[in-house]
Amino acid sequence: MIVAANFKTNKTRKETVEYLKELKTIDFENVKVAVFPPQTALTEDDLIGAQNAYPTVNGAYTGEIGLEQLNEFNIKRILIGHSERRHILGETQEFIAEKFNFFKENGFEIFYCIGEPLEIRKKGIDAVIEYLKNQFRGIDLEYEKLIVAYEPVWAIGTGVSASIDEIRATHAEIRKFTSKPILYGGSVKLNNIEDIIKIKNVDGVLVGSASLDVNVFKQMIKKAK
Ligand code: G2H
Repeated sequence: MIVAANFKTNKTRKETVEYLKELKTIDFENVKVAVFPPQTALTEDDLIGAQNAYPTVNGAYTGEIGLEQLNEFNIKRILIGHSERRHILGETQEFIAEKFNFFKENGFEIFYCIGEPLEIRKKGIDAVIEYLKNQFRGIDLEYEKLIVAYEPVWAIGTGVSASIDEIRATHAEIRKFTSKPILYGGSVKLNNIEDIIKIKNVDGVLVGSASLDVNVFKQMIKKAK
């Protein structure tokens, strides 16, 4: 089981260091844990991954960081394609695929996010799959260090996760495209994690707001053991 925390634009460097220290007071056993803090809190630690980076070693990309900066902290894990980057930052599928391929070539473990907006979900599962297929364009779905994260846009940060049946049906469809782990994300909380991870083809969760409290996140890991 994989349990990952996405802090988004929350926490300082100091808070992240304290969080990691507290997190490591429990034994993860068979659970693979990952933490994606903001860029200013990147630190050399096996759990840490970057929420984003530009597909370059270095260069003139104001406001971005590249491989050189990630290498400084020995970071080998990255989140690509999160809906907030697709929809708020306007990243296109072409650009996302370019990022994917750059970090794949550099041997990164890639948490690759996909997910449909509400208007597509309302059209039914066939429309959802068609939409998700587009988000697989240019992506090597058998890359050995790929972890897919299915996060329906309408469930992200809303407090309303997809239903068990919706998750089951969508993950079963995604499974037809990849043999790699598939995480569910979108309002995963302490009170629904157990039901979600029991679902077939759910190999873990990507947690946003509920991960911000280290004690809650520790309990979530315990439930995933
Ligand atoms: C989805 C998720 C973490 P939240 O973005 O990636 O956030 O758990 O707050 O819905």
